[in-house]
Amino acid sequence: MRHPKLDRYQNDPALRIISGCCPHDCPDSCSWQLAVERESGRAIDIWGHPDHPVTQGKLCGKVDRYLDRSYHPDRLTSPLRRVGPKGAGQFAPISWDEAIDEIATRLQRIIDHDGAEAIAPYSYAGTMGVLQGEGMASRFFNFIGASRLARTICSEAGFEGYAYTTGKVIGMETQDYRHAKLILIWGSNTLTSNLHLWPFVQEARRSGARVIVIDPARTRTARAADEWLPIQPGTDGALALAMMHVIVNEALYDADYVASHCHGFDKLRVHLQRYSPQWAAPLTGIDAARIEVLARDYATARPAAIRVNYGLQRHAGGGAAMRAISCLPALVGAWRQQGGGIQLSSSGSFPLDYRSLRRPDAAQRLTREFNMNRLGDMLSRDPAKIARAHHHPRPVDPQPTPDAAGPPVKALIVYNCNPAAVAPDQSAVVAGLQRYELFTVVLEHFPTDTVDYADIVLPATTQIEHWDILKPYGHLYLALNRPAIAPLGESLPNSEIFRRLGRAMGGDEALFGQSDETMLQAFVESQHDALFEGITWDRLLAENFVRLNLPQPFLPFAHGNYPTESGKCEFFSERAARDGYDPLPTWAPPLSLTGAAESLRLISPPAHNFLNSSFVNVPRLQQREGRPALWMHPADAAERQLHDGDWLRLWNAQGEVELPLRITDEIVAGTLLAPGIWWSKLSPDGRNINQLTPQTEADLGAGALFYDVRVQVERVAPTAPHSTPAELIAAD
Ligand SMILES: Nc1nc2c(c(=O)[nH]1)N[C@H]1C(S)=C(S)[C@@H](COP(=O)(O)OP(=O)(O)OC[C@H]3O[C@@H](n4cnc5c(=O)[nH]c(N)nc54)[C@H](O)[C@@H]3O)O[C@H]1N2
Ligand SMILES: Nc1nc2c(c(=O)[nH]1)N[C@H]1C(S)=C(S)[C@@H](COP(=O)(O)OP(=O)(O)OC[C@H]3O[C@@H](n4cnc5c(=O)[nH]c(N)nc54)[C@H](O)[C@@H]3O)O[C@H]1N2
Ligand code: SF4
Ligand SMILES: [Mo]
Repeated sequence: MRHPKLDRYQNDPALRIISGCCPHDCPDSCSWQLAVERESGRAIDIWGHPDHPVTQGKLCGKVDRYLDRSYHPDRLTSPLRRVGPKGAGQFAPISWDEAIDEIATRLQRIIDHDGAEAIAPYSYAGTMGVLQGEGMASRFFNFIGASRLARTICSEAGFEGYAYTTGKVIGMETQDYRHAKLILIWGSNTLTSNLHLWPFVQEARRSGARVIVIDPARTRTARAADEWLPIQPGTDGALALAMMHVIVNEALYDADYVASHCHGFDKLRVHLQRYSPQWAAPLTGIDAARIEVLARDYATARPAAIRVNYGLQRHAGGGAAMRAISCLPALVGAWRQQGGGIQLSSSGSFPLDYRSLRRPDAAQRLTREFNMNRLGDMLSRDPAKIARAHHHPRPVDPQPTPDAAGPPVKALIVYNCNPAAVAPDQSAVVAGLQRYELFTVVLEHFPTDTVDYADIVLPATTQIEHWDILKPYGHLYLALNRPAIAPLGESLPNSEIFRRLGRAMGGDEALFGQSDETMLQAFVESQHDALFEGITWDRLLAENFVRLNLPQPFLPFAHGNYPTESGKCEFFSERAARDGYDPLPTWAPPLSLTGAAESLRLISPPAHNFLNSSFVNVPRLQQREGRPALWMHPADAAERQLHDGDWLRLWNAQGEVELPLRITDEIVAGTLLAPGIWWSKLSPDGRNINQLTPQTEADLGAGALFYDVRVQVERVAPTAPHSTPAELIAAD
């Protein structure tokens, strides 16, 4: 395909065109192209890869500004050592040799005194690359025998719930939404967080499809859809169960599909009787009659597609909700047709073998594993809290007693993550990061909230400066990223930083001697699943992105073939029962269902112009976003005699934060919405919304409860003259 930018640049002898892909935590995993000046080595433009079937030549508004991010004047360009108090962000430059020596010496001392489990990694998906993500980092932590980290902050509850039904998190192919006649966008803000699905949704609409958005907020996606179905947060499980109740009782289910490919229908039918639309109506805030119509429409539209995402599983009953929703397409036989089914994520379609990269064989034994959602507890010195921070995702998993919880964490190594801003229960996190005897190393691009607490800061490269391979979670194309420019300043790829640390800690050449390209090539060559047959390093170099060897159209469950124990879609799951759960899809209420009479529910989904806490410091995107704010329904504001622009103090057992009020009927009454995730230090009172979120785990997978919160509100005179983010940056 042609692209105006490619047309403009490709015949210019002063430029090189380099292909790569976006590293961010986003289902779209776009491939991109860059124009780089041969002489200066500077990248001058970036655009979506015109040939990628999902990217289709377009990047989102954030990554359109990726060069502003990579060339940002605040990029960290040399290693730093803390010179002020923790949290003050005062540092002095040091050399790489000094930094690596100091870290290796401190870690060795901790290993000698407290054991290697006193060292813990903390990371998430700042980059989703297989190498710069957990590739070399895991190898390093395996080698030294550090504690392990369960990366639960985003999607665990939903993944577990979906997998009890279908076996693996496998779903419809993104491009196939174009064939649907009804699309339910459920707990997802497509135009913000999954933009490249939208053209296929629009194509479906041009052929007559209806699009319904089920969300507590009238998001830009809800505005663009045919209908917004407002729902109270954390109650989607009730809606799904009531829909199934109608579909079964009115005999609208696909009897053939159910008989051939589903397990436990008779038990489900009996079980569903308690979940009538009349039962669900007061929980969800949706009329019983509307639920009935939705159920009938969903059961009779052919093909019917659901795009379900993570918004609805950040609740105490989020796993159960996903378990219930994922039963719907099988019940109505939607999987039979191209354009029918559901997509939560395409992750389960990639049976990648990471052993050659991460080298689990380098570990002497399996060390303790922490749940990343409990970072506050994990960094505590209280043995009961340390015990609580151990990962125990299912009711049947043992939790250690305090005396068996192991040593307090003495060193924390943070990369690809900004926990001081994004982790729940911020006060507990900050209290941990402030412990004077905790040795904290942060690998970063920017002086984030977390960097302020580091003892040593290590400057990392951005995606246009290093090699990687990306596994997407919203489509089926594996992608290669190559460096387009030289590393800025003294920055180094995560892989090289952990390589140097590994050598300094006594690792040999076999573990810490290979180059990035060699490691990636070996990784590609170590894949033995038939889905990767013919996907070679040379092919990735030549084509940049390659589809898995799956048939097209890809109809994963048209003829059953569920990767479950029974080989069928499991309405009844013996595995769930063994894990300590109800074997049938059931209702699990959110914590926020109950609370003090005057309190309100609070959700904090992504701001359109940021990606989690990334891009918050890119001026143009910050200008578009404005400032941190709180949405409240007019009825809730009237009851409290509040006015637009009032400053509010929000508080609960976890903490407090001040935000300016925006009164809008684009959020359901009884619920507040604060777009996230602002850096605390760019927020008016130096705190962000994670002051209010709990460390409590979801029902499944020990997932996070970011949207399952209750808060009290009151009007305050601003404690300090409230600065705008731009003024805060200028003062920095
Ligand atoms: N622009 C942008 N894109 C992003 C991100 C970003 O920060 N910014 N983040 C990326 C990441 S890490 C992720 S995990 C994904 C997240 O993207 P999504 O999976 O789409 O999830 P969220 O954005 O968390 O929430 C989506 C919608 O769910 C709604 N919601 C909240 N609670 C409930 C509920 O109980 N029921 C229902 N039905 N809806 C609810 C919210 O109002 C929101 O509109 O997006 C990725 N893409
Ligand atoms: N209140 C609230 N909190 C939330 C959420 C919410 O919706 N509401 N969403 C949650 C979700 S879904 C997620 S996924 C988490 C995300 O939380 P995080 O994974 O922390 O995501 P980011 O905030 O984008 O921070 C990633 C950091 O990694 C850095 N980084 C990027 N690439 C590299 C690299 O190559 N090397 C190094 N060393 N650093 C790099 C970036 O500069 C950035 O500061 O937040 C969670 N927190
Ligand atoms: S953040 Fe998402 S939509 Fe934007 S370029 Fe990256 S993958 Fe594409
Ligand atoms: Mo996420």
